[in-house]
Amino acid sequence: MEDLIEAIKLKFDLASKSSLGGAELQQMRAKYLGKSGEVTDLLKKIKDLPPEERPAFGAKVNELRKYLEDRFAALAEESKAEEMRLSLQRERVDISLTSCPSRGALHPVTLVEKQICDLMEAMGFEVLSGPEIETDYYNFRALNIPEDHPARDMQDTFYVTENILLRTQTSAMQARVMERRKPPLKIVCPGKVFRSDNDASHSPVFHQIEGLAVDKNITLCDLKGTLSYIAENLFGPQTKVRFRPSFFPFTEPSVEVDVTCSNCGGKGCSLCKGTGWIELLGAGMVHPNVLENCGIDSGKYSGYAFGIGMDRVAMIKYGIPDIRLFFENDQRFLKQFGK
Ligand code: 2U9
Repeated sequence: MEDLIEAIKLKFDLASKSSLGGAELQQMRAKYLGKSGEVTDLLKKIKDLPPEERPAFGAKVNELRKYLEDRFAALAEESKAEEMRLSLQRERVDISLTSCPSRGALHPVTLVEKQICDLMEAMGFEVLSGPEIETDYYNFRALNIPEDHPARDMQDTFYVTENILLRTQTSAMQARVMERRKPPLKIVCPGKVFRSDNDASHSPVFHQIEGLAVDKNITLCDLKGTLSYIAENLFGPQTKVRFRPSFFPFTEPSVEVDVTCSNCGGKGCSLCKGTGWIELLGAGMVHPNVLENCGIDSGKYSGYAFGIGMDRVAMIKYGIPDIRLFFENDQRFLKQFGK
């Protein structure tokens, strides 16, 4: 009978040498330790032995059962570890592979906006933004734009209703601020504006930045100093500015401001059409009517204001021939800037 115990152990050792999966182990466990397994059969045979041999044989069978249970537990652990190893191998992700997404770039108009805002903030101006959909009052009437001014025509402005429109200038926001706060005021408002226009140098949506300073004793000299500083920072330290008389309903006197051509340094080239100067922006002293409309005493306070088309600045700065390129979202165009 003891040979039988030894034979079962040998058979088990041999069968368990090759690696076994979870299901095979279950089957094998039933074959040896199950209800009608080989160990149970051995136990059933005890009753056939002479009584004096039974305790020793029983002990041997128990020893075998304990051995098998320990081995099955160890084999189950090994099988689990092997399954885990195989699944990790199957699902392996090679994180050493370089799959670097291409880096984005700032839009040229955003670059110009950021540069001007940084400059203005350094000079103590506050950067504010306002609604793109405006009332007729803040966009026109508060700014001294008369009823018969061509800008108010349906041909030039996008109307939402009779009194609501897409703002044509960010000055609307400046009027709102002047109404709410009192001088001293130094603000700058960047943002989208809308006009019914469409060609290589005009887009129905474009980007403006307008500056406004209101205090006692503000003069045209302060305006010239501020604009010279902006021009030098945008186009280089040798850049000069010049004022030409102009007319805007919201400023008096009004000026158009030219800068020396950054391409030829003022000598004359194709960019400046041989003049050495490039028209950059409009400006002036805030019209007394506008100050009064916003509740500011024009006898006590004066102010300057200027408006810059940021798309135009970006076109000059980066040599871009057509404003429509800014809105096409062509990656090949956009990736050239602001890396
Ligand atoms: C207030 C009063 C006056 C802002 C000004 C201009 C002149 C001007 C144009 C430049 C290019 C618009 O984008 S553009 O087409 N702007 O010529 N803007 S003075 O004057 C103001 C602003 C706010 C309360």
